[in-house]
Amino acid sequence: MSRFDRYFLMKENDAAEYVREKTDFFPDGALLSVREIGDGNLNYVFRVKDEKDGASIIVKQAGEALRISADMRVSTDRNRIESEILLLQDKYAPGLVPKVYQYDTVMCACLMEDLSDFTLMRYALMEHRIFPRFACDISTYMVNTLLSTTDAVMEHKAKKALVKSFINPELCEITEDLVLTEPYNDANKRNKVSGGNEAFVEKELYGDKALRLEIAKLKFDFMNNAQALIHGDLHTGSIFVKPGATRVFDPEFAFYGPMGYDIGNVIANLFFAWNNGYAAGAEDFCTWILSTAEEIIDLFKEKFRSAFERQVRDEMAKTEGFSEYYLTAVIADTAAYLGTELIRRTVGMAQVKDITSIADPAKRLWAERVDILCAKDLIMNRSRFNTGKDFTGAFLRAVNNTDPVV
Ligand code: SR1
Ligand code: MG
Repeated sequence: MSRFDRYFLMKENDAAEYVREKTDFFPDGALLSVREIGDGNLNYVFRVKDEKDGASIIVKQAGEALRISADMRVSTDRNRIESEILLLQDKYAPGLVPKVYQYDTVMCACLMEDLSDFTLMRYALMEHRIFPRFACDISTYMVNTLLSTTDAVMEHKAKKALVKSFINPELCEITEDLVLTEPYNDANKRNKVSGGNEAFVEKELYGDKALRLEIAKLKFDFMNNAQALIHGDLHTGSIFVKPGATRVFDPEFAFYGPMGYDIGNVIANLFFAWNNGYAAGAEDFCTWILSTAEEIIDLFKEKFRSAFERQVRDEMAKTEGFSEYYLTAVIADTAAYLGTELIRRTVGMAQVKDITSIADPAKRLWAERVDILCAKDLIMNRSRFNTGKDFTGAFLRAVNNTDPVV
């Protein structure tokens, strides 16, 4: 009988004991230090380190209540989902996700590789650092993890078994509410609209019926298009970087959904980094952000086409013209979900530090308006977006058409 045979929320000392009991990662008698380093909205992350030789491991545990709001309770099964998808993605995209050593469905905790030599991408971007490999790595990650899990490539019964195993209703509900409902009606009265942008948000979001109809369609597509096993929350706080290397982590929102949701999230979060860099006058950084966004779209398409040709197994999917039809729809979804991410991080409950840390109120209000206008263009005209330049063109149009806030 062990005290870890029944779920409880661990504290730092428990995490050290947990690692000792569950693994032989550290030698007997090692002097372990533990720090809780969780930075996200949901979970607890402990770094357990051998003070003698510096070896370290991460224990990540799902709490029953969310860190961002004690009133919100979400299934702790998310830890299993995250562990299993990381193990799977390590096969599809080796070297681009952290190693999971083991996971435990009682304590809802997993043990994984410590990436302390990496930096969380959002913070690195807020220092206006540049990562020239990023476009190549993230496009490979997305093509490999997304295309490989579709009906075009997988045996269909095996794919359906994955759909079943990664059914993730409670985390999906968070997205359905926070991303695809509340930014357009403040239904649960938890939006956070910046003072000075109330009238703008009222007109551009709450009062725009045509936009609302498109969001309704996108919400139902998100819920019903079991296209690929998506990460589900692929923002720059779910990515670690260091010069020459990228690791995507934290896929607890994973489920079978539209792959454009992942791609759109990545590009939206690059635009937030641009907002931050622009407010600080970091010109070279802003140029790099836009060229990286373009490259990601163009590389995704190029790698998708060649992987599709090599991997496609479904007889009908081999039909001439089908892969282009499929890819065109993915890119339209990308534009639309890029738009929904831009909007929800600007007015919704869960915002991003890239924007909230812009100290000058006029610059922050302007950045938010740019993002909302760009988002609406992307959503309303989604089928017109094709190349990387189309995407950055929409962003620059919004930049040029938005008056300074005085
Ligand atoms: C209640 S959780 C809020 C947000 O944090 C996660 O990272 C997801 O983006 C979610 O929407
Ligand atoms: Mg997260």
